[in-house]
Amino acid sequence: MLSPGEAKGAIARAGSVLAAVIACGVTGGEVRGQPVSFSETEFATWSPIIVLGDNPGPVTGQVGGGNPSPGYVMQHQLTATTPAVTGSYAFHAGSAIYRPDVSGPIRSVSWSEEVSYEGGTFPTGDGQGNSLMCVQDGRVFYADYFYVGTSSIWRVHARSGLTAADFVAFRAPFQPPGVLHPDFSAQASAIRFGVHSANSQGPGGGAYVAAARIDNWMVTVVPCCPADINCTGDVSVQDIFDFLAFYFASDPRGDFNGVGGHSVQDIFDFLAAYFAGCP
Ligand SMILES: [Ca+2]
Ligand SMILES: [Ca+2]
Repeated sequence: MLSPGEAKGAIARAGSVLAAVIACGVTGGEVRGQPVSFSETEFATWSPIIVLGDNPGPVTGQVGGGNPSPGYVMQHQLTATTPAVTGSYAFHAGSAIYRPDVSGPIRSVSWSEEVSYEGGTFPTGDGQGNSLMCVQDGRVFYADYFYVGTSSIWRVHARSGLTAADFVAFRAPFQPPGVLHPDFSAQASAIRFGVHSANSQGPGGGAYVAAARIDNWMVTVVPCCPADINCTGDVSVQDIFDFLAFYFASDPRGDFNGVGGHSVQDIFDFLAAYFAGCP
């Protein structure tokens, strides 16, 4: 804790720096944190770690044909069970785990993969559903859902700039997208990235099998630069205002150096980072 004298001194020093910054017209520039990339071309460690849905048919995931091999094959085997719509939804993942407390809050996520349809008895059309997926605190989220189709020709699917708002909590089956999103802040729990595969059938639908392939899967997590304390993607005087607000509100972001709670040193360390800029 700061004594009143220390706090007053800190405010005065921060205010002096702030005045100098404003006088110099420093507004910072376009910055990005250091990206963290996960790629999985061998898929040796992948498996369907979470299977959701109300169709009891099994879901498997295994190393198979790729572009070039090996890739990963996701197979859904649906049973003819019911007059209602049923589906099976799986989260396949390996070791792509991002820790915001270590690598920083997430500004955006990009991903790319190649997909093709391997085969099965699915009649026509959608083939299999696919999306980027992540798990945090046991809750499953997905983003950018699309259909693989039934072509055996490989095609690239890629997105960039995905934010926490683009990921919605998974609720099966056929519920509207949830309003819950993952936590991308610096205090958030670890996030495991992977792939969502899905198949479903309408009322009275018969049993079928559908298998889709993925390969060259890559996820890149772009963290906020530390000096970009409000995670807007650039560094400006507003970051100083926001840092001081966090500091005096005892917000965790005010403990800039992560050491010893909130102390005057956090102000010095933030300003040092601010003037050092971002890559
Ligand atoms: Ca900023
Ligand atoms: Ca501290």
